[in-house]
Parts: sequence; structure tokens; C-alpha cells
Amino acid sequence: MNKFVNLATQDGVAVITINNPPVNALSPGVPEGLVEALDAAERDPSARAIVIIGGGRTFIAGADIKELELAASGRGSGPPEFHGILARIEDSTKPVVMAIHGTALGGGNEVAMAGHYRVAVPDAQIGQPEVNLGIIPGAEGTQRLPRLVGVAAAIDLCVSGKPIRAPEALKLGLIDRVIEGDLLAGAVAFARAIADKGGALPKTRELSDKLGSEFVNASIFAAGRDQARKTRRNMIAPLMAVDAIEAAATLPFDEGCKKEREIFEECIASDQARALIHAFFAERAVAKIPDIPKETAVYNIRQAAIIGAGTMGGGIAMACANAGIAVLLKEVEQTALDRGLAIIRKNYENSVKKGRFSQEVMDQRIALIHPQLTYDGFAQADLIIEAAFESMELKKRIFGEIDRIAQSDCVLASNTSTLDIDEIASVTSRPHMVIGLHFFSPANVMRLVEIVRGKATSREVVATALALAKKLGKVGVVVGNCRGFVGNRMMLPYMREAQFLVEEGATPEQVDRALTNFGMAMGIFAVDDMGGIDLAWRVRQEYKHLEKPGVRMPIVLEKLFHLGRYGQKTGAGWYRYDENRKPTADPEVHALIEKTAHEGGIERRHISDDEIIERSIYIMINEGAKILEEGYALRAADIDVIYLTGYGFPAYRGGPMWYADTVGLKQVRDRIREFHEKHGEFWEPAPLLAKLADQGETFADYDAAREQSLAVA
Ligand code: T1G
Repeated sequence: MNKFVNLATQDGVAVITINNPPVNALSPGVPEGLVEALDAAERDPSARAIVIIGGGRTFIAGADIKELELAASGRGSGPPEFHGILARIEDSTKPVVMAIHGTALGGGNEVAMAGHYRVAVPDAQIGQPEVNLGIIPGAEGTQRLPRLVGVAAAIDLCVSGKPIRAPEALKLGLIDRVIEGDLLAGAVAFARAIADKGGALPKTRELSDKLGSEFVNASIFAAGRDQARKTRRNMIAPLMAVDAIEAAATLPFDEGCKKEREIFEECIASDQARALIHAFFAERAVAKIPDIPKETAVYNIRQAAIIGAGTMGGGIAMACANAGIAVLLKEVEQTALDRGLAIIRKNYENSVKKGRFSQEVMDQRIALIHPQLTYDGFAQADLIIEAAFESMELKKRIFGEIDRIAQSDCVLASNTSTLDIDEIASVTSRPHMVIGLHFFSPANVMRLVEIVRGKATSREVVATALALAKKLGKVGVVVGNCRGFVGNRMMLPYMREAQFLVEEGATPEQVDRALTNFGMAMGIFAVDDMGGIDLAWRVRQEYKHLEKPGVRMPIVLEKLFHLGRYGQKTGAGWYRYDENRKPTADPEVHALIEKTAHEGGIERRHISDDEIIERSIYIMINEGAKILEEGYALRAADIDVIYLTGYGFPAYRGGPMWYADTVGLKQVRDRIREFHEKHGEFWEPAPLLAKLADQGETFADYDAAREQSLAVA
């Protein structure tokens, strides 16, 4: 065997164990080791059957995505090929039983399906997540999966990319038994029983009874394509996964595999695959902070305390309770506290109704949240999160209070979305314990947390915040303490440019449609109306003193505010809303825009969707380049992760900075220069962007160079 695969014998069964930590990916050497071990097991007369199991915490979590990254970027030896190992397993003369724990994902499940049987522990997760990387299963998974679970279930698994747990896999026929207790012992016993029974071994590739008929499948494929278009908007791979599964139902196995390979190779060469593979690694790289090594000590967060039971405080309390952390939830008056608790309860009830978890789990989580009007218990808290109104004066008062109450190693965090963490820390006796934890609404759902590192914030407190984010199932991105941090600082020019566009000739619905067609989860005017125009107006007041006289600012939003049109909450904002908050274009807004433009001497004109996208997204990219250069983000990839996990930027475009690389920085720079001439100083090209463009480099090159310099430091 080899360093990745070893072979032992247990009760007359050959046990092949894969050891390629951390997730037993099918890296080069693993398939080869598997074949060697299979050959040895076949030759061993004492081995009556074979079990393949993953060492460590999981079965095989798929092909090595680092190999895929090389293949996608045209480097390396091309996409991995697994046909040989799969045929070797399936043609084994001895029963091969796959023993699954942890995850069997992508190539992991494809190897498992080549086995004659599959057994798994109850909480094992099995799936084909390839579409999340912009590709389709490339190891005959689209051909074996429908043969085991049927066409409809195969489509759902491959299009959603979501794994299923062992009991559901058993029901579908993807596995043969759920093993309670010791997996290896159960798998060996299962294998012995199969050997005792004797008879022909089931080869998945030869099964056909679940492939259905052309007549029956027609509606299933049509529904599958609809599902792909609706749930994976604008993505290529999900639709092509349906094509590959259709090949399984209509072609002989070997021809179906050829079709799958063609489609796989087309997908892996796509911009979407490159972007999604970038996103996969970028999301994991954010936790790597140059001056905070993995072994940095962290504070153990057993008891949290939250100040403010509003939308944010309530959502954060749920996120903590969901992770098993007890929470004191403080408000200043009973009605606000009751309202906050009622919203938490309703959210949980909705999840129970949808079958996300049981009533018992809901009760356990509710029991972890302790509502109160005092600071009782705060002295024992390990973490206090202030989620009060966005006012510096109020936050300073609160931090002064908790500084006097909290124990010395209690982390003091503010959920502020834009205010200065250093200024907040300055009122405490322990600025090294103060940090920003900027959650995104709804905080019990959105994965992003911006971890705002103040000048005095200690390494241990930053490391604790990163560990907390992971424990909450979120993505913690460390950012610097500039106004708006990273996400909101880039949102400001993005929102401002969209408003200029409507004053110059577009409509809110045209801008939003262009942005959603580009892939944004929501158009910016719909976002404005959801967050509240009053909030946008208040944030604008915070920056008013920065506005330069003579520099044109958008005017319509101010008028909407003074008309009391705050958005969804008042039934009208940029759009008009019915009782179900369904938006419709509002002629009154069109008239207001036209009147404002006229009064402002603005010559309205037709504006193309292309111009809308370039001006909205490039101004965001330009701000990102400034943030990067000023050192408020560690990597361009971190900015991508912020926009992918907190602002609905389409993952198949990799994030704003990756998208700029895909367009080409020269082109982005040139368009920004043109906009600078036409629209003035907001379009001043960021020096870093111009420099990279001049040097023919990308933001990815910038990140790579920094990683190298940091590694050397
Ligand atoms: N290849 C290479 N590295 C991987 C990896 C993989 N498949 N999966 C995880 N890692 C690394 C990850 O980068 C991180 O590294 C560490 O492992 C821990 O990961 C032929 C072609 C398995 C659910 O899409 O979903 O098979 O940052 O932080 O939260 O058809 O990792 O520590 O250096 O995510 O416990 C299909 C992807 C591939 C699964 C574990 N498989 N991985 O989550 O740990 S395509 C996937 C995950 C394929 C075939 C096709 C998760 C996890 P580092 P982590 P986790």
C-alpha cells in the first residue's frame, strides 16, 4: 500500500483504511494506494471480503480540490480521472463494503457507489456537492447514482449539491444499512455475512431497474431543469448535471460515462468553476491571520450576554443558542424585551414547522436564552455583545457600564455596523479586550461576521472571535477599523452610484433588474427599501460632514425620506408594497425622479444595463482596492468572501475582486478613468488598481505576493 492507504485483516475481512488528513481527499497517491490494497486483499486467501473505511474524522470528502484548481486554471495534469479505481473496486471478486462516517462527498460517494455495498453511521453525510464548485460529478457519479436511487433523487442530489444523512440515504437505496455503534465492527460483520451468503455481487453499473422509462422521465428531467434554473440561477453546472443524468437513463453505461466526462471537462474549464473554486478556498483562508498563529490561546465562551433584543440582538442570541451557548439577553424595558422574545420564538416555531428541527430542539434553544432588564449575571459572562441603537454616545455609555461590571477576561464586543471601535474601546479600562463583531441581518441566518480589530485589540481576543464565528457556523472575516469597515464602506459608493443612475435616466426597477440578472441576490433599491430609507438617511447624516461643497450628491433619497417613504416598513419607498410586501414600480417615484432631475438641470437619457453594471460594480471594486491598499482588509479574497457571504454577490462570479480579475484590470481601470472624466471625483481610480493594471497583474497576484511576503516574514 502506501502512506495514504493501509491494509489489515480483521475476522477474515481485509480492512483498507484511507489516511489522508484532514478529509481523506482523493489526492494523488490515494487512488493508487487503494488499487494496491485491493490487489493485495484479492490475493490474500484469508480475506473473504473487503471493507474500505476512512481513517480520522471522515470517509472520502471528494477529489482534491487543489488538483481541481490546477485543472481549472489550465495548470497541472488536467482534471482527475477515476475510472480505473472504480472499475477495480466494482470488478473485485470478493465483496467490497464501503464503511462511511463523517462525509462521503463528490468523488467520495462515487467511490462508495462502486462498492458492492455501503454501510454508514446515522449522522454520516452523503452527497454530490460538485455544482457548488461549478462542475458536475466527474467520477461516473451521474451514471451510478440514478441506478441506485432513481433519476429524480439523483437530479435533486446533483442539482442542490446538498448532502443527505444516512437514514435518508438508506430509504433511497444509496446505502444498504445504518450501523449503530462501532462502524468498523458493524461493517466487518456485514461483510462476513455477505461472504457467507455467497452468490453474485451487485455491480452498480449493471443495475437498471431504477432508471425509469423515457416516457416517465420526460417530466422528471423537465422538472429537474426547472429546479436548476430557479434554485441555481444563471449557473451552468446544475443544468449540465441534469444532461449527464439523462445520459445515464438513455445510453449504455460506458457511453454515459463518456458523456459525463465531456460535460465535466467543459464545466471545469469555465469561469464559473474557477470562481467557485476560488470562493471555496477564499472562505477558508480568511481565518489565517499573519500575526495570529493557529495555536494562539482563545478565551472559552460558555456564557454570553447581549445588550439589546432588537432585530440584531435577537438574531445574535439565536445564533449563540443554536450553537449551544447560554445567553443573557438584556433590554431596557419590558415591552421591547417581550417583543424581542416573541420574534425569537416565532422564528423558531417557523423552523420547527418547516421540519428544520424538532420542538424539543427549539425548547432547548429557547431555554438557553435568559431575558432580563438588568445586568444580573453579566459579571460571570465570558462575552458581552452590545447590539444597541447605532449611536456613539449610547455605545460609549454602555461600554462604560459593562467595563465596571464584566470579569477581567470577558470579551467586550460591539455589533456596530459603522462606528469607530477604537473610540468605543477608549471609554473602557481594557481596550485590549474590545472588538467589533459586525453580524449581518438576520444574524441567525447570514453567515458573515466582520471581526473589527481595534488598535488595542489583543491577538487572543481576535483568535477568540474567529473561533466563535466558526462555532456559530459563520464565516468570520477580520477587517480594519475604517468607517463602514469593509462591506458597508463598499456599499456606500455602490448605493450612491445606483441613485445617480436613476437621476440620469434609469428607473429603480431597471437598475435592480440589471443587478439581479448579473446575479446579485437583490437589487440595491430593494435592499434600500428592506433596510429602511430612514436608516440610509441616518447613515448619510453621519457622513454629511465629509461631503465636499460643490460635489453633486444624489437627491431623491432625501426627498423620499422627507415624504415618509421609508421602504417596506411604511409600505412605500423606492417601490410601493402590498400587504404581503410585494414590490411594484411606483409612478409617483418616477415623477419625483424626473422632477428632481429637471430641477437639478440633469439631462435624462437612456442608460443601458451594461452601463448600470459597470458603474455599480466597478465603483465597488475601486473602493475595495482602496481598502486593500490602506490595509483595512488582509486580502482581495477576504473582500470577496465578505461580499459572497454577507451581500448576496453571486458566488459563480467569485466576488467583486475576483470578478474584476475575470473582466481584466486593464479594462476595469480604463472604464473607471472614463467614468472619472464624465462623472467626477468619486471615480478617482484607486492607485493599487491602476498599478496592478499597468503591470498586467491581478488582485489574485497581489494576494499571492502578500502571502509569500508574509510567509517569509
Ligand atoms: N480537497 C482538498 N482540500 C479539502 C477538501 C477537498 N475536497 N475538502 C476540505 N478540504 C480542506 C479545506 O480546504 C481545509 O483546509 C480543511 O480541508 C478542512 O476543511 C471527482 C471532482 C468536508 C464538509 O466539495 O465540504 O469530488 O483550510 O474547514 O468545516 O466528482 O471541507 O485547513 O488548509 O471545510 O469540517 C467534492 C468540500 C469535491 C467537499 C468538512 N467535495 N469540503 O468541513 O472543514 S469535487 C467537496 C467540504 C469532486 C468528483 C469531483 C468540507 C467538509 P485548511 P473545512 P469542515
